[in-house]
Amino acid sequence: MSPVTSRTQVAIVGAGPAGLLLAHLLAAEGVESVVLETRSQEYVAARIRAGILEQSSVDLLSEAGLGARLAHEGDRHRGIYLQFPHERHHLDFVELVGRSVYVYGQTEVQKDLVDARAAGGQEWVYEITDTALHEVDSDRPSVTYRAADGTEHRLEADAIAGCDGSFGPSRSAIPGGTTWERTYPYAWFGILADVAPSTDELVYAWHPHGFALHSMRSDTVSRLYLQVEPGTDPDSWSDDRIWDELATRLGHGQDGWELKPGPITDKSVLPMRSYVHAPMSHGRLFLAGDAAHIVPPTGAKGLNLAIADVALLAPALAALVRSGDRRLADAYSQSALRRVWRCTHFSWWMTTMLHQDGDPFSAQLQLSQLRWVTSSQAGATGLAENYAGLPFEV
Ligand code: FAS
Ligand code: PHB
Repeated sequence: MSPVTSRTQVAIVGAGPAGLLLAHLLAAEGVESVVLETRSQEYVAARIRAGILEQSSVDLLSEAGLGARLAHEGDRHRGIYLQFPHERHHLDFVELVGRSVYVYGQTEVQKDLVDARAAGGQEWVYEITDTALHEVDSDRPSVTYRAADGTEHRLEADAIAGCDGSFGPSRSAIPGGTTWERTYPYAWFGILADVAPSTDELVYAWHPHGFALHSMRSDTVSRLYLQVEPGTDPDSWSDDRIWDELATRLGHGQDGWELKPGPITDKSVLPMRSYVHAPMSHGRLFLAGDAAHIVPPTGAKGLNLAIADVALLAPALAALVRSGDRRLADAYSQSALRRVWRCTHFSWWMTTMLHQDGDPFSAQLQLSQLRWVTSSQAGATGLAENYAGLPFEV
């Protein structure tokens, strides 16, 4: 039986933040799109991921009409704390580089995007299978897939956006690409806890036992991470052991500071790797977000990079599909990769500075680096400039 055929201007594979934000920005330019997603809407909405937005991301979301809840519920942070045995130092990004960051979970960004698309009445298809991209280097590319009811579909488009994350099919539809990859010898054990944060701003901690991070989602929900061995089973750690180890690594009892434990509502283990695919486009296929690059979360860059890609891609696709003007589309990959490599380096730098790799020589280098970054204006400014993020190139 021949597939059900339909047509749109931009076919977007993936309904994560990259895909939905791209659809939103295209709609604002009068460009029609269809978003195709393999998971259910509920599954995507419930995924717990990033927590930090750069100023540039907040500005873009606000300018796109997605900033109302963010302005009300987002928590503006001036900087972060760097902690190592017997020392905790605050880096004030506003003083150093005049930019701040915001605590606003990816789940909240995703909810705002879904609400906006539902209100706009644009098309999306969830729970598809057998996604495949066709003729991406022609002017009539298409995506075929099987819908949840079992029917086969072909979606023809003027362009395809591969926003299907680190395990989607789009990346492999680019012939002859180059990939760079680094897998780290550790993972992050992440917990959500129904307890008020024990700190006003994020604490990144170096400790002989391993890295720890105290983040948060709101005044009543804390988000914390521990460095563990790759492949650690989240259920193999008792709640007491988790809190004891977090307290040790974060400096509980140091200068009167205390880590307050509470009921753990979610546990997960996240592998750590860096990955870049180039080019990020071929013909009429354009990659954005995790489909093209993965960063270890130490630099809080994953979600922000996806937003930065889309900030470049939306006007490029609008020009391409409305008037056939390829100038921005042809420049997209090279422009996007400049920020991708800057964020890839910074995420690697933060990760290797803060995590134990079992080498005593590394540990001394890391402590020296931390003492320099927390005592030198130049060192602190370098970290602040990268963590708070540079203005988008658009
Ligand atoms: P996403 O992965 O969010 O979205 C891609 C979508 O494509 C998914 O919904 C997927 O189901 C869909 N898809 C895949 N294959 C498909 C197919 N064949 N057909 C149709 N759809 C398909 N970043 C941080 O900054 N801080 C963090 O703490 C952090 N924690 C993370 C934890 C985990 C477990 C993961 C995986 C990532 C984490 N990240 C973190 C990075 C994360 O926030 C990403 O950078 C962000 O989700 C990127 O958004 P997208 O590019 O839209 O990719
Ligand atoms: C988070 O809140 O989930 C978070 C914050 C900062 C990071 C990584 C994750 O570097």
